[in-house]
Formats: sequence, C-alpha cells, structure tokens
Amino acid sequence: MTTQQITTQQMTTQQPFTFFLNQFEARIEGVEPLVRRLSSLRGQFLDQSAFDAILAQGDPMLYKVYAVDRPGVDGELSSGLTILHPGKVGDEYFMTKGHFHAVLETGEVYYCLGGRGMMVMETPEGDWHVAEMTPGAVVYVPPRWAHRSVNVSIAEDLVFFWVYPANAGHDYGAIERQGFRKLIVAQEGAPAIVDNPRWLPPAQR
Ligand code: M6P
Ligand code: ZN
Repeated sequence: MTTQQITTQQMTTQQPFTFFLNQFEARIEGVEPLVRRLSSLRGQFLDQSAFDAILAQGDPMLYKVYAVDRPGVDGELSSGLTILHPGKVGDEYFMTKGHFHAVLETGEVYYCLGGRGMMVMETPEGDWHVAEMTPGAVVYVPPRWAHRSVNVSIAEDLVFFWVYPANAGHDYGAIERQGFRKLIVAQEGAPAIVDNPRWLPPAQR
C-alpha cells in the first residue's frame, strides 16, 4: 500500500487518516468516482427538444464525484471533489442534479478550485440565492438550502471540494418534480439568472 491509497478500513474506522486530492489531475487518489450523465437530469433543462437531440447522439458525462464517504452518524463529515464539465443544453449550462439534504437542518461548504460557476440555492419557502464560484471562493450553504452547481465556462471544467455532515443524506424529490426557482442560461454569451417557468411557490404545489 502506498501512502496515497485510501483504504476501506480507513474509511470505516474512527482512526485519523489522510487522503490526497490531486488538484492538477482533478481526482482523489484511490477513490472511484461516481459518474452522472445527461440522462439522469431528464426534465431539469428547460429546452426539452435540445435535451432529446443531445441524447439521440449519446449520453454525455456531465460530472464526476470523488466522494470520501463516512459512516452516516452524528459528528462524522463526508467530503469530496466534483468535476463538472462545460457544455449547454439549448442555452442552459451543464449543472448538477441538485438536492436538499434529507436531514434538512444540515449545511455544506464548497471550495472552488478551478473554473467558473454559479451555485444556485433555495429554501423550502422559496427564498433563493446565487453565489459565484471562482477559484478560491468558499461558498457556505446554510442548513435548509437546496443547492445545485452550474458550470458557466465555455471550455473549462468547474472543480470544487465540499464537506458536509455524513448523516445529511440527499433528498432529490422536490428538485426532480419542478427544478430550482432560478435557472442559469447564456444570454449574449454571458450567464444570466432567469425564472424557471415550471417552478411553483409552495402554496400552489
Ligand atoms: C456535491 C456534494 C455531493 C453531491 C454532488 C453532486 O459535490 O453535495 O454530495 O452528490 O455535489 O450533486 P448531486 O448529488 O445533486 O448530483
Ligand atoms: Zn449537499
């Protein structure tokens, strides 16, 4: 075993351990990434025919997640690295699925290492916020805020490290039903925040 390999034992016991985030190759040594493809975001992009046209040619990878998951008990922290590729569906930039935490009262910290992005957030009540992600930006997602990352660069990967309570879980339901309140689209070559016509305020759902 080299010092750069993370072992199953290290990931399940309460012994201290170190893992290596290779910033230049955008990966975590010894961790197999989870891959999300366009098909897993069906219904999330505004332009359904553009979505279908891309899928007819294949199912491109949108992002990869290297997760150092910890046991889902109080006090533990999971962390990892996400690489979100550039691209668009119609005018809308590639993005993550986005989620609330299943344990709503849990937050998350994102540290942007490379690229240019936006973090779209909202609460169950419909408050929203968009934070810029540029190298060095640390975005704090408070408890109760759903979050989705969007790559607004033309050609560069958006790369970020994240940490959240290991028992937080992911709740995709509300986002799969109607998406986020705000979408990020290209307008005259620059990212713009626009209303999502599918989104309904809580009282009308
Ligand atoms: C972040 C973290 C992960 C999450 C990943 C992908 O990197 O919050 O927990 O899995 O984003 O986002 P999603 O699960 O919404 O596809
Ligand atoms: Zn999260």
